[in-house]
Order: sequence, then structure tokens, then C-alpha cells
Amino acid sequence: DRVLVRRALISVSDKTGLVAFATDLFHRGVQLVSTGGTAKALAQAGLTVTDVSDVTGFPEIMDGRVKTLHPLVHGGLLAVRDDPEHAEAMETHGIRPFDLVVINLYPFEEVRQAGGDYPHTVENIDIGGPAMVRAAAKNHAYVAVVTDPHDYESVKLALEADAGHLSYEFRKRLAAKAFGRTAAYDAAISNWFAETLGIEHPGWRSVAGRLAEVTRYGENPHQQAAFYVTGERRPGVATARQVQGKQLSYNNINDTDAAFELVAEFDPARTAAVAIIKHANPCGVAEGTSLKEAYLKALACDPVSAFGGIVALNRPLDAEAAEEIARVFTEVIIAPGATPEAEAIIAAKKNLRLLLTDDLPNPRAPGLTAKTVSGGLLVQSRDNGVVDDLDLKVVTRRAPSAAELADLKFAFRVAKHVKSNAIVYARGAATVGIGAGQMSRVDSSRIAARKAEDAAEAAGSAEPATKGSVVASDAFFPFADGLLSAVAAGATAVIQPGGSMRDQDVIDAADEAGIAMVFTGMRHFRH
Ligand code: 93A
Repeated sequence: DRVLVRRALISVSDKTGLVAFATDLFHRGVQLVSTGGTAKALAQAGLTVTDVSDVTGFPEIMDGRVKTLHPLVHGGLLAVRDDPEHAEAMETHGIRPFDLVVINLYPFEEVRQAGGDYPHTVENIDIGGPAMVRAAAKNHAYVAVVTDPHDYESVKLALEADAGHLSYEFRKRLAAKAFGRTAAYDAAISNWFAETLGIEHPGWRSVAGRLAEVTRYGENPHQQAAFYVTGERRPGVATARQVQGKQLSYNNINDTDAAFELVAEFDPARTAAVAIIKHANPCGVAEGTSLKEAYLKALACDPVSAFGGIVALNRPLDAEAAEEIARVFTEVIIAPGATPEAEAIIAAKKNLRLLLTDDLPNPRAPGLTAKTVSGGLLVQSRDNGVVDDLDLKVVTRRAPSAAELADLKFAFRVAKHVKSNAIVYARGAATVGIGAGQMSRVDSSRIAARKAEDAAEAAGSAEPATKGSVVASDAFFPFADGLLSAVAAGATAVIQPGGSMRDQDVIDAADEAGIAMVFTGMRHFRH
């Protein structure tokens, strides 16, 4: 089941590594057949190459839309060589087999991401390329298909190791990758169409990504992991420039995403904001007149947890903020830019990863989130609800003061990004206690209050910052107990979606305690 590679079909848009790889094949005596641009590049490198139109006896027509869609090409890819009928068809029609196919597709994803105009983007939907990739992959019993320039080296080594042969096992692996590639390619096309139509419903879209990176390990060292990018036009961890630091780990990528999505909720034209994340939950979020002030306020919320955390900023990193962040052991910083002075300060911390984007992701933009379940994928539209757009209803006798209302909105904005059950205490546009991921809302409330007490003790202050704070809950309080525990911690105002059967009990308890309460009408579960 070894295949001797004698004839190769090469048709690539991304010509990275092409000449070196094709030169190696050429020196092994492999006959090279190529499409227009690829053939030109190979001929320029001094290699003998047959133009595919000389194979088909048909010119490339319609701006190259039809160049390889021909029985003399596809017969050579799909023929079952041991089948007498297939062999006869080859003989009759003069079809010659290909043993190796090297293809990468028109750069549709890149054009989409760059925001190419409609006709240009459509023109970059490759038809002939995926057809050949799928044909060769289906016929992996006889053909090897290479779709990623990163694999040229391993193919070269395999040929070298076995006198110009490729094994069945190896061809099968390449086929697996090939079908993954065409699936991701078609998913990107489907999603681009949906995007241009403004379709948000996941039932009309497709989920698959292009392999960007293999990480060292997964969530734990015994797990393997890889990072796939979907081509979605959204600034974030998938498209950020890594200026310095070690390779991002699986957990880094996940946490950095959570951090940046959270901080992007704060309009940089209105305020500076910083979020510090651990295990995808914030351990401190704050607004400030400067990034430095915001960072210090965020850090004060839970300085113990911030150790080894991820810091996201909503404005370009400046020197003052960089100096403060560099004092605390931090894994990753992500920001929409950085000043040269800030970059120089971070450069002193070799391992600290600095990721820069041009923009912030738009919290209101549509998009998809996905998670796997056994045997399936759960896909939904992104939670793009923003508290500023909601119709807030005061349900208590007392209405919140202007200062309370500002903090209520702040707290609800943060609560959206805290794993459920989420309870967020805030005061002065800073979180002062965060309870995340508990199975009961009362527990989240107690944990948040206790953390505020710990922070107060560490800072040597007389009372926890929850005294005189406001509190946000990501979903309604099913009973009055959760609210009462927040009141006990010193909260004076509450924001929550409302909608419980016992809303009235909770409202009565708030009124009795002299608390102001606001209903948002929108829930922010996050799991
Ligand atoms: O326009 S196509 O959809 N029709 C085809 O028949 C075809 N054959 C190869 N695209 C086609 N290709 C693609 O051309 C390949 O997938 C590759 O990306 C590209 C290589 O073109 P060139 O060699 O001219 O640079």
C-alpha cells in the first residue's frame, strides 16, 4: 500500500515554500503539472513543468474559473487503478494518474477578513481547488493530497525515508486534514454570505475553523489542543499581533478572549477601563480617568487572585499603566495598541505576552458562540445585549441615586461576563466583590461579600468596600434570601433581570430594607 510518487499536480495560491518543495520533487524525477500562476513560478525557478492546459488540451477559460475542471484531471485523481473498468477508461481516454496533489485554495478567508468588495470576494471562492482536494482525498488509496504548506517538510522527509514512496497511513492522515480544510473553507463562505445578509440565526450558518496553531497542551498537560480561526471579522485574540512573550497556551487564549470581550464593553471615548481575568472570570474590573487608575482600582478588588492573571485594556497601553502592570506577575496583556514607551517597559518582562489589536470588538455586533456536547455542537448567537440599550425599570419605592445608577449599570455590564451564578458588587465604577460560577445565587453573593472583606483586611481598611456598594445579579433572585444577603453585605441598590414568580417577595424585601432596585428585563447567563 505504498504509493510511488511519479506525477504531481501542483496548484497553489499561497506560494510559500513552493519552489523548495517542488525542486525536491523535481530532483526525485517527479513529473510536475501545474496551473497558470504556479507553473510560471516553477518555470522561473528553472524547473520543468507541464501546464495543465497541455494535459487537458483545453485553455484556462473564464478568468481561470475553469482550468482544472476536466476529466483528464479528475479522472487522474479519482481512478481506482486496480479496477479493470477504471483502468480501461484511463486507457481509452488517455487519462494519466496523479500520485500527489499539492493545493491551497484561493485566499477567500483573507479577502473576507480584509473586507474585500463583494465581486472580489465572490471571485475568491475557489471551485476547482476544493474539487481536486476532495477528489484526491477520497482516492487516498492511490493519491496523497497536501493542503498546508506546513506539511511540505514532512512529505519531503517521508519521500526521503522510503525511496520516493508515501505510506497508506500517511496519505490517510493527509486526507483527514484535506477534508477539514475544505469544510472550514465552505464554513467561512457560508458565514460571509450570512454576514452580508445580516443573518444572525445560527441555523443558517456553519461552524468550522482553519487550523492556526497547535498549542503545547490543552486545558491540562495530558490534553492535546489546537487553535482554529474562523475568519470572523472581529478584533480579538485570534487576529491580534503578539509583540512579545512565550507562545500562548490553551488557557491563555480562552482567558484572553474573556478579558478582551469584557473590557470592550467600556467605550474608550467615555472612560479608560481595565479587566483582570483568572480562569475566564474577572477578579477585578474598573473604570478610571487613566488606565493606571483603572488598573489599580481593578487590582484592589482581589489582589490575591490577580496574580498570574490576564489584563485587558480598552485603550492603547501607556507607560504609566505598563509600569503598574509589570509589578504584578501577569501572563498576558491585550490592548488596542501600545505606545513605544509602554512596549519598552513590557520588553523587560521576557515571558509576559503582549497582544495588540487595532480595535476593540463591538459588543453589539452579531456573531456565534459554540461549545461541544457529546456527539454534537451547541451553537448560539453571541450575547450582544448591552445595558445602555435596555429599558430599566425601577421597581422599588426608592429610586437609585445618579451615582447608584451609574454603578448599577457598571455592575450589570461586568456581570454579563461572569460565569453563572454571577453576583457583582461595585462602588465608584470598580468591582469590589465578585461571586462566580456557584450553583446557588446565595453562595455567589456570600462569596463576593467575603472576598470584599478579605480585600479590605489586606488593604488595612476598617470596613469592606461592599458597604455602600451596589450589586448586580446576572439572573433573577428566585427568593428574597439572595437579596437579603447582599443587603447584609452593605449593598444599597440592586440591578437584576426580574421575571421570577416571586418577584413581588423580592421587591417587598428590598422596600423593607430601604433598597433601590432596578429590573433590566435581560438575563446574562454565561456557562
Ligand atoms: O477558478 S477555480 O475555481 N477553477 C479551477 O478550475 C481551478 N483550478 C485550480 N480555481 C481553480 N484552481 C485554484 O487556482 C487552486 O485551488 C489554486 O488556489 C489556484 C492556483 O492558480 P495559479 O496556479 O494560476 O496561481
